[in-house]
Amino acid sequence: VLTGAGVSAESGVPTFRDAQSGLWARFRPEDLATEAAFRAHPQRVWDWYAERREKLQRVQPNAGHVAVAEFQSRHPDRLTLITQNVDGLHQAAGSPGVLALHGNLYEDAWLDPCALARRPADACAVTLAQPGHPPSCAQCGNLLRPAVVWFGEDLPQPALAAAQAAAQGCQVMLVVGTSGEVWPAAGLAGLARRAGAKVVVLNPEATALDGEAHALLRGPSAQLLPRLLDF
Ligand code: BJW
Repeated sequence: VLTGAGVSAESGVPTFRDAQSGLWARFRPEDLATEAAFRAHPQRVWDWYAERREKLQRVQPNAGHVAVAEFQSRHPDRLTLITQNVDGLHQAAGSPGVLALHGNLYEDAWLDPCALARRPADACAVTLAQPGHPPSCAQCGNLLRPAVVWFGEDLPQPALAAAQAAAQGCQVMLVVGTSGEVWPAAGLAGLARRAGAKVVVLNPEATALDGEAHALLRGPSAQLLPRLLDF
């Protein structure tokens, strides 16, 4: 199962590309979801993520997340869950071993290696946030950033490699709630199809991956997934 933002839509989490309610309807991705944007305006980007973190405190997994987790619990090791989502709702629903391709909104990472220690950032230590700046290292000034994958950044290699192996080894891939616009995640559907899997797209709207699908199920995932995975 490969999921995107749409699987969390019925939990009240905005998607990215919905023309009205999507995050990119109000903000330009290049102003917020790139390293260059963070370096240019660290506080603006930090605040945007802080606001999203705060809103996510109030959301719960929906019937779609739960259906996947319950299937995994009934059939251990039969379903690999790959998500582009950073909201942690699959994990909150109880899905084990989620392959999170775009990181985790709740975690932070250091922007740079520690300038003083010339080592990976493990020598850095947080100081209190100063007004106008995200939290930074008291010694070298290194900034904390959200541990998500921005445009132009590599995906976490172990998760991507495991996702590609699962795509190449599966019999069926469900592609749920993603526009299929963002690579390399979008390429997993074609990888599965070329390796012989049946590909089923679940989405209320057309997607860039519909051409890879053997079947298209039009509808919201919180309704479709419980019916599809009820065995
Ligand atoms: C419902 C529903 C309901 C609504 N039920 N469904 C090859 C070709 C072209 C470009 C590239 C390429 N390879 C790499 C690139 C560049 C780039 C990219 O893909 N660009 C394209 C946009 C053109 N990719 C990258 O930069 C990636 N890195 C990379 O490739 O590194 C190597 C490299 C480096 C340098 C140069 C080149 C290569 C990194 C991508 C990182 C994506 N990051 C984000 C932000 C995460 C942090 C944050 O949250 O702020 O990840 S962008 C955003 O898009 C987020 C999502 O995970 C991702 C995918 O979006 P998703 O989930 O599909 O959401 P939507 O909104 O698009 O769609 C929602 C869907 O739900 C819709 O279809 C609705 O209809 C549906 N829906 N309600 C079910 N109830």
